[in-house]
Amino acid sequence: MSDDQDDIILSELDDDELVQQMQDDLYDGMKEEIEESVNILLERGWQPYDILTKALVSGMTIVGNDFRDGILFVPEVLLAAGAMKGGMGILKPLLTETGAPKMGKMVIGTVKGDIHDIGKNLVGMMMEGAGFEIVDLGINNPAEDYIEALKREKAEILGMSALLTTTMPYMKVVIDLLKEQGIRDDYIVLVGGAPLNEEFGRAIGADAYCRDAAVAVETAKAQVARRHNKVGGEAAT
Ligand code: B1M
Repeated sequence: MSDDQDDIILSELDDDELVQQMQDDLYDGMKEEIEESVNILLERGWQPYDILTKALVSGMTIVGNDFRDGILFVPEVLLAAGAMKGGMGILKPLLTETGAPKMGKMVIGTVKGDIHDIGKNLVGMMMEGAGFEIVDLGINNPAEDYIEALKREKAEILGMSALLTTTMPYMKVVIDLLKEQGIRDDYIVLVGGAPLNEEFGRAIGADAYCRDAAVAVETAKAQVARRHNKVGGEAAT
């Protein structure tokens, strides 16, 4: 860290400079600076979702690219992830502050073999903000844990996250076990994570692939509404 950077007074930067600085601080894993900057943007009237997407998620994309290219390594990326989580911790209560009626319950977790949880946490937060109840199973979940939680919590939606090409096929293992137990159609199954796409979602038998957290919210709302209409329609006939 250079003296120049030590001298930066975050509150004196304009919005564009601060967002740029946040991307640099995220890259350098500077958790305290990220937290301070998030608070500054909030004081300036920024919407929590904009801070999340324009400063934090975009910063993490830069980290991801340099990780891929061998410029950053696991310890540095862990620090960046810690800084990201610091910022998300401040935003979480604001994103989840809602008087909206409960929309449904979702069990969400990262699949077996995979420990990436930032995207999954973000989806959980945004879903909560939209009025869904979230049961977060964390990372590295075997199929049995998802199914046990769905039954125990009487949830309507299953959300699975995978960030690795080697772990994404495990989503099919979970869906196949739901089928085996004859309960696949009892749940809306949504999947997401950077290496997935719509075609993959269809191929493994999910109800939908969600590109990001905002899409996850919209998709969950639409699927729940469709399901309730269907059940209502069936009851009426
Ligand atoms: Co890892 N890692 N990582 N990593 N890591 C990636 C995924 C990688 C693409 C990096 C790269 O090479 N460019 C690469 C995967 C390559 C591949 O599979 N093709 C990779 C690798 C290789 C690895 C290791 C194998 C490295 C190693 O050990 N040699 C290792 C694996 C460990 C394991 O899981 N078994 C590993 C470890 C780690 C860290 C621990 C250092 C750390 C994770 C920390 C944590 O999560 N607590 C880490 C990180 C941070 C990343 C990158 C840099 C960032 C991921 C992230 O948080 N993105 C990532 C690079 C990248 O993705 N560009 C990378 C920000 C987040 C907001 O986005 O998670 O995509 P994302 O979530 C989005 C959407 O995808 C979607 O909504 C979210 C919000 O909009 N979404 C869902 C996600 N889940 C959803 C679920 C839903 C709906 C939508 O359910 C309904």
